[in-house]
Amino acid sequence: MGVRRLALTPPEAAGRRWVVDQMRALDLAVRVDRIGNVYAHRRGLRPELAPVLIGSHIDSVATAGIFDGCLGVLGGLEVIRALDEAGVETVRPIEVAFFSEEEGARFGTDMLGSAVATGRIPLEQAYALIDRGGVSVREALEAIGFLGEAPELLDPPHAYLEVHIEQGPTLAARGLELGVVTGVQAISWRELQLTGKSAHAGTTPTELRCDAGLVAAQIAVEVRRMATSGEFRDLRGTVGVLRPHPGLVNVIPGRCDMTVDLRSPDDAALEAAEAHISAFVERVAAEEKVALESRQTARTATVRFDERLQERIASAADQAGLRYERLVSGAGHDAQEMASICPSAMIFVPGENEGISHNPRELSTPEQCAAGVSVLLEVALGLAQEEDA
Ligand code: HGY
Ligand code: MN
Ligand code: MN
Repeated sequence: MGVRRLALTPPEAAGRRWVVDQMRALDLAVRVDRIGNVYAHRRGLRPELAPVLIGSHIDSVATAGIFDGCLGVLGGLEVIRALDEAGVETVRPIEVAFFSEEEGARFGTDMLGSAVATGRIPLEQAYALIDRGGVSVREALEAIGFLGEAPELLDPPHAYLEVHIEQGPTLAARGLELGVVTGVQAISWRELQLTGKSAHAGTTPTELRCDAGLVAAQIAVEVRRMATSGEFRDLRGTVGVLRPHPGLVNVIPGRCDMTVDLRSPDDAALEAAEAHISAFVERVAAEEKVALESRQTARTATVRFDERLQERIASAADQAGLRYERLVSGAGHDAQEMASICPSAMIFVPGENEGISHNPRELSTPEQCAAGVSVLLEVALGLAQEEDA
């Protein structure tokens, strides 16, 4: 069922080692920081200047395609290879990085490595996050040999660039070849643990039930109603995890673990949606006499990318004769964390199959990827030749 390279697992560690081999083959100086972020450094003529950083992630969800994140990391290495082949030396150093646990699919918090690198999440708080098996981030980093020694707080780069698949239908549907990303929508993740009473499915009268599964189902239906009601501007809601326990045909679920993912390009709308669903969850849980534990696991406001960099991307696309438009990212990205410490921007490439992503049918053509990486090269080179701060 597609690629399964969950953060800090042996498959991801194998991917990490392979990418580090490619970095070393390009004669880059590689460092690993204390949250497992990996940076590869290409010298500049003026080594004291802040580098241009190109990055993304190589961890994946459990049913992934092969482009999400990897395009940005391997695209960055392709930029280095092209500069080497052309014998181009840049004024500034250029670095290519991949960040730990961008997906949040194993330890529950997305953009974890880049959020630590930019100071939004303290290292010890990240270390203490645990997966469903009770393994902590720190233990997982040690187990795969990527608990690095480099300081996790990143000195602000001169600029940050990330090329990424759009992961949606917009660019392809409009016959476009590239997206200039204006920013990222706001994201809210919550984990709920509902505790009722396991009991016999046949003998327990309805009025005696405390059915955690029923409450979870009511929440899932309400999340969809909120997204289609128009009450919360451009809201998207997802119940991705819904695990009734014991999960047997003839036992009323005494417990149900679930997640609620809410997103909107409008901060006020997302706050209103969070308040609404919190009140709804408390009400339906109380009606069914089900106990509720609720934990916010991710929360980021809308982020706008640097206008100057967007202009650079647009003019590079113009020069390359590419059809493009500006658009907001529906997905979260490391670039939104980097935007808090340096000018940051993203380049989107279109996806086939209605831009499906987090699915093995994720597909961008070699031409689509090449167009995105060529614009990345153009913009990164321009930035790397800038002497002034
Ligand atoms: O969930 C997201 O938006 C991203 O794929 N981490
Ligand atoms: Mn991604
Ligand atoms: Mn993803």
